[in-house]
Amino acid sequence: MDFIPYKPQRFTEDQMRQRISDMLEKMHDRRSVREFSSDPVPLDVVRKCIEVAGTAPSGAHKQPWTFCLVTDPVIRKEIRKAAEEEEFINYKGRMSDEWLEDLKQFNTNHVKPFIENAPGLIIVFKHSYEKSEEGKKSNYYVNESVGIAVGMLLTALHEVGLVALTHTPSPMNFLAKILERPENERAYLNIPFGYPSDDCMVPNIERKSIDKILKEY
Ligand code: IYR
Repeated sequence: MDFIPYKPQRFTEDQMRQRISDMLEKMHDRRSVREFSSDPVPLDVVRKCIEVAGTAPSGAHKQPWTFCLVTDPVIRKEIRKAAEEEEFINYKGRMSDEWLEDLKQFNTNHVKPFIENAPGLIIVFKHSYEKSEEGKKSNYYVNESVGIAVGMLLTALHEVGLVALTHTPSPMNFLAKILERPENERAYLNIPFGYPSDDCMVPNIERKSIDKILKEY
């Protein structure tokens, strides 16, 4: 591996304060959305958001991810049907009473119209390992790596004024089947994206304050 010089821009402390206040204010506006407008979105922008996700750090720089951008209505219909079948079983017994009670306030259920209504889905796959001519090659810290990439993807979508949902219709094996992913890939998250519908509502949540989430030593 070659090593090259790295000298990223340095800001004054005041610029740093300004930039992070601006970013925090912007990020507080990010919300998970389940009600999408049918307005089309510029897919070139979404592809760039995926490129941003692809800049994430990963274990041994293996970049163990694939982002499937799904807009095809036939495929989405199939995904919705399979997702709703799994979610029906989840809501009707696979999820614990405590879990259902925790979710009650968010009014979710097994019906997932956003899979078909949102302008598109980004279905993220993690690579449990890689295949090569010599056989299986290991990846490391795959969940951490893909989780970081997804965080960056959500930040990028928010940066361009798009909204998204992190949807986990577990078990998610049906996604690899429908999208014909190779055997080393496992579905990680389904991320419908788009603009919110005109009458979109979101729960009135509060975020933990800094003194609740930060412990300094
Ligand atoms: N996957 C289900 C259930 C669900 C679970 C959690 I934890 C949530 O924060 C939201 C929903 C669904 O998508 O409805």
